[in-house]
Formats: sequence, C-alpha cells, structure tokens
Amino acid sequence: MKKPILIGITGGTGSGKSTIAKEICDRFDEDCIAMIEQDSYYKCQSNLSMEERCKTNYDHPDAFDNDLLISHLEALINGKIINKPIYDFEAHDRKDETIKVEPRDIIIVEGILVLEDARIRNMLDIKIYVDTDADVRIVRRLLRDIEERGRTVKSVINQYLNVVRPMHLQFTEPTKRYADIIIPEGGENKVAIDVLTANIKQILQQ
Ligand code: UZR
Ligand code: MG
Repeated sequence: MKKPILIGITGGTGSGKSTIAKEICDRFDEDCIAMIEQDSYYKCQSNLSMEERCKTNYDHPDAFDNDLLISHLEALINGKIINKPIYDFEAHDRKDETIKVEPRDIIIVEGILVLEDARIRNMLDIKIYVDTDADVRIVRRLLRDIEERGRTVKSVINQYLNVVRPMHLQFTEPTKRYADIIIPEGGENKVAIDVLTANIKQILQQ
C-alpha cells in the first residue's frame, strides 16, 4: 500500500468543516477514504463529576488527547486498523464503544485545532482552513447545539461569549497562516470542493 494522503480541515466552530469533509468523502469510494474527527479525541473525563465536566474548556488545546490522535494517524499511515473513540457531547465524555477504522488511501482529519499542534500539522499533505464569518458560525452553532447536543439558547450563547470566541481568536484563527488553502463559506462552496476533489484524484494517480 502507498502512503496515504492526509488532509487536514480546520476552522472555527460552525464554519462548515465537517460538511466539507463529508462532501469530499461522498465523492470517493467508501473503501478509499477514512474520516478522523478531532472531536472524537476529546479527553476521557469519567474521573470528573458532571459539574466539573461542564467547567472544562473544550476549546483549549489541552482538552484534546492529541497523543492518541497522533498514534492513530501513525497507525493508519502504517497500514494498521485503529479503534476510533466515540465522544458523547451530552455526557461530556468518551463512550465505552469505539469504531473500527481501516487504513485508506485518503485520510481526512477534521477539527477546530487540527493545525494548532505542530506534530499533526507536519503529518498533513494538504492543509485547509474553512473561513466563515463569525455571525454565520454562531447561528449555525446555536441551531446544532440545541438540536443535536441537548443545549439551551442561553447556555450556548454564554459558552460562546465566555469561552468559544476567545479561544477561537487565541488558538484557531492564528492557524490560518499554516493553511495551503483557505475556503470561504464551508459546505456551500461547491467550486472549492470540486477543485479539491480534482486535486486529490490527481495526487492519487501519481
Ligand atoms: P465543532 N464541545 C462541547 O460543547 N462539549 C463537549 O463536551 C465537547 C466539546 C464543543 C466545544 C467546541 N466547545 O467549541 C466544539 N465548547 O464542541 C467543537 N464550548 O466542535 O468544531 O464541531 O464545532
Ligand atoms: Mg463539526
């Protein structure tokens, strides 16, 4: 097996990273692409009470188990199967079950701090920053967290202003400088997705 192509997709919360990653996935055969969400690698918090878990800063680099993420990426590069963790956003903790991920020609790594860790950055062949206006991002985040993550309007807004926004400005936004490509407007940007897909296919053929 050839060394897989590693594609990193980052950007603020609600920027459309996961949508772009999914769109790219849909354009390839299932058995040639694997998806690794950094969100799946939030640290295990079963030793903390629910009250303590609510106080965790999930937008800080320390919230992620990047050591495990990196070891999984290395395993996939070396042709090994990994057991990807599953994160429960309502319990704020890792689940007991995992998902088996097999090595593939294309590996997408997607998350708010994928370009922040130099070790991950240096493993990536293509680095993408999805750049979407903050007002659009907060509106999307509000809808998603209420519909999918069991939150209230007030809790999402408080968390956004107190933690998500300052951490974004401190840790995520500065990583734009490391991107090879900056994509405006996430999943709706079909042209960007077409260009990227064509580029990946070309690399695969080399
Ligand atoms: P995306 N997050 C939670 O709200 N709860 C958790 O238990 C773990 C993470 C949020 C996190 C971050 N922040 O902004 C977001 N907060 O998930 C990252 N506060 O996910 O990139 O899909 O928006
Ligand atoms: Mg996402």
